[in-house]
Amino acid sequence: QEYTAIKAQVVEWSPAAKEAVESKIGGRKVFLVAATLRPETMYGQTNCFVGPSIKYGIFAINDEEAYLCTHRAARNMAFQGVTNPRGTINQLAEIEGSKIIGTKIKAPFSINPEVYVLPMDNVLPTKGTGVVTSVPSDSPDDYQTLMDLRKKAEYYKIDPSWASLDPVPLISTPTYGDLIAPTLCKQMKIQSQKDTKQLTEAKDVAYKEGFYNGTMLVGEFKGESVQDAKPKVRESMIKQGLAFAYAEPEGLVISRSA
Ligand code: ZZB
Repeated sequence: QEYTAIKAQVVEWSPAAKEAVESKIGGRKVFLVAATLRPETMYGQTNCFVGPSIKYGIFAINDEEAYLCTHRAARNMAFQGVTNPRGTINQLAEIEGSKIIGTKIKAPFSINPEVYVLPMDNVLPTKGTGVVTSVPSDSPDDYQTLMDLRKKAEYYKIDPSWASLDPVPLISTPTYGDLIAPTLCKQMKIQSQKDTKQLTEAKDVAYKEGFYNGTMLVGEFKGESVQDAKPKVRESMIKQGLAFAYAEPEGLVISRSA
């Protein structure tokens, strides 16, 4: 599986994260690294998700930069030549997802330049980097989780203002209009992020409709089909140093042992 890894620089740590990591990172800039299959949707990032009970590491990339992701992802990156020397890992700190919540980060390419880190129950520690950038306009999981957080901010221990950015119309499809994920969640009567079966179905529809019938409404490739724009947005982000290629070589191993 070939992902695009998005580099979201920390602007301001949550108090708990600050206490846990600041003395350990040697003054490096830290980036949350989110793996996505939809680089063309990065214009509509409204927040970022971590799994509250997942353990993350902060890994030195060089003297200036460090990446926050799961240890498993850091190891994959090391063997893909992201770290120097290749194959080595230098973990500076460890931190639980719950402590990262409330951290303010940059969202590269997004219409919202800065967004907050929020909790999502369904983040898999065994997929991607364990960090998920949220695009509620085009991802049903992201939309439903954002709605859950708004409804029960206290339960999820978040400041309501962290979840206040609305879905941004990014892609138009003939059948579902400009906001496919909210439309699908309403049509399918999805009530919460726990409705995983319907959400998987909605995700399949959103992927197919967006890819085969979508037209870009924003950005450098506005007016072009999603099929054409997708590789161009990816290349542009990589060229600007805001993203890099990240592959998942262990899919087979995981499904065999599961
Ligand atoms: C932004 C985005 C925008 C995504 C969209 C999807 C969509 P898949 O489809 O199941 O193979 N993701 C990445 N890592 C994780 C994780 N560890 N746990 C849970 N979800 C994760 O997985 C790829 C997508 O799942 C990724 O692409 C990421 O969300 C999320 F408009 O990034 B995506 C219709 C989907 N639309």
